[in-house]
Amino acid sequence: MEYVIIIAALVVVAVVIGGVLLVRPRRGRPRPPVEGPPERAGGATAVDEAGAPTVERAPPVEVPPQRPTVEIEKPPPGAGRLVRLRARLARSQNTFGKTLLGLLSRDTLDEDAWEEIEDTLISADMGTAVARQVTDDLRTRVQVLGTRTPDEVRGLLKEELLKQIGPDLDRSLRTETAGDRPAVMMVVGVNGTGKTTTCGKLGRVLVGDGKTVLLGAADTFRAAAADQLETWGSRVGARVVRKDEGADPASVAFDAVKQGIDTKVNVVIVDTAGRLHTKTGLMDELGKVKRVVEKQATVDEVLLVLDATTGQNGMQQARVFAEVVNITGVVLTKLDGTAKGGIVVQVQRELGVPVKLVGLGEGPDDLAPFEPEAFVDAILGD
Ligand SMILES: Nc1nc2c(ncn2[C@@H]2O[C@H](COP(=O)(O)OP(=O)(O)OP(=O)(O)O)[C@@H](O)[C@H]2O)c(=O)[nH]1
Ligand SMILES: [Mg+2]
Repeated sequence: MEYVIIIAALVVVAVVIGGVLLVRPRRGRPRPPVEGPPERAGGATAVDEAGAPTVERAPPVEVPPQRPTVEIEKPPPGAGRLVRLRARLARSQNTFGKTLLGLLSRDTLDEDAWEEIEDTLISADMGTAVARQVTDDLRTRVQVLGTRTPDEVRGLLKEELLKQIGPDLDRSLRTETAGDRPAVMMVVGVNGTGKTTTCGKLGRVLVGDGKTVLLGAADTFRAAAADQLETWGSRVGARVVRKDEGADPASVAFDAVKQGIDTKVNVVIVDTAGRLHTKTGLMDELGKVKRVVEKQATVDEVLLVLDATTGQNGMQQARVFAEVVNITGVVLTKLDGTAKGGIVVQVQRELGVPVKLVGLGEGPDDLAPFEPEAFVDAILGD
């Protein structure tokens, strides 16, 4: 009997020890390091018999604040950019300037030569009326001058072109904050003219000038448009306010300006979707975006982005946009790809609004404040 009791006791001890050994390693085993968000940690959620989650879950994991994946850049300031980009401008406008200088330097300027001069001005998109006026002015002055040295011809032409471009127009961007409110800019135009690119480049110009910038992605037609803006913004540390695709663009613009006020940035730039000037509904929508923004801040600049390569079509667009939203400045893009720099003159005449910025390439810093003299110098060469 004693023998049986001893065996039973040994079995009990063995079972207890076995149980302890089985349980301890589980408790004591270090958990594998948890990676990823807490919801995913520990794999499938443990449940109790009743199917309810057990309390034993992976502890919440501190997610480190997101570090910017790109270096914040410090772009060059706006001033003097056109001079720096002059070579690009000279390349595209070269034929225009060279042809005019060549014609005006001829020993005898007959009727054909003057006609050619006028045609050259027209082919640069200066507009027929302006081209005629410039030709007539030049003709009078050349007669007075008699013989012409190359320097005199260049000087004459420079003066005439500058006069048409309007060297005294106020081309400054209104970027001053009003009290605690940021300056607000809207960027508008037909499809593909370079609006989003201009918002990004302009943000860089302003950051380069020491301002803080917020970008509003009010092009809600395509999510890609907001992504595009985010890429631009992240490079210079500018926050982007966006909403889902299909959201009301006016509400995005409103929120962008609100956040701009709350976070005390200097300038809010609102990108808008490209729209054909002939689509009344879309043009009305643009008017609404502006009105909604104006509920909390003045819209200081409405920049119309025109593709310099589109010629007369551009003028048509400009007129309609100017009717719907009060344009305060023109951005002429893609001037690097056309010899039709005369559009500067035409668009200013037509709208009574100055060209404030020019796009001279696809690079991030290929946007320059427009400077008439540097522009004419680039056209005529040194
Ligand atoms: N060469 C050159 N290309 C430019 C310039 N500005 C913009 N682009 C190019 O034009 C194309 C269209 O630019 P976006 O900024 O997307 O045009 P968008 O007006 O926003 O287009 P939508 O939003 O679709 O209406 C891009 O490939 C730009 O790189 C410029 O000054 N020169
Ligand atoms: Mg766009």
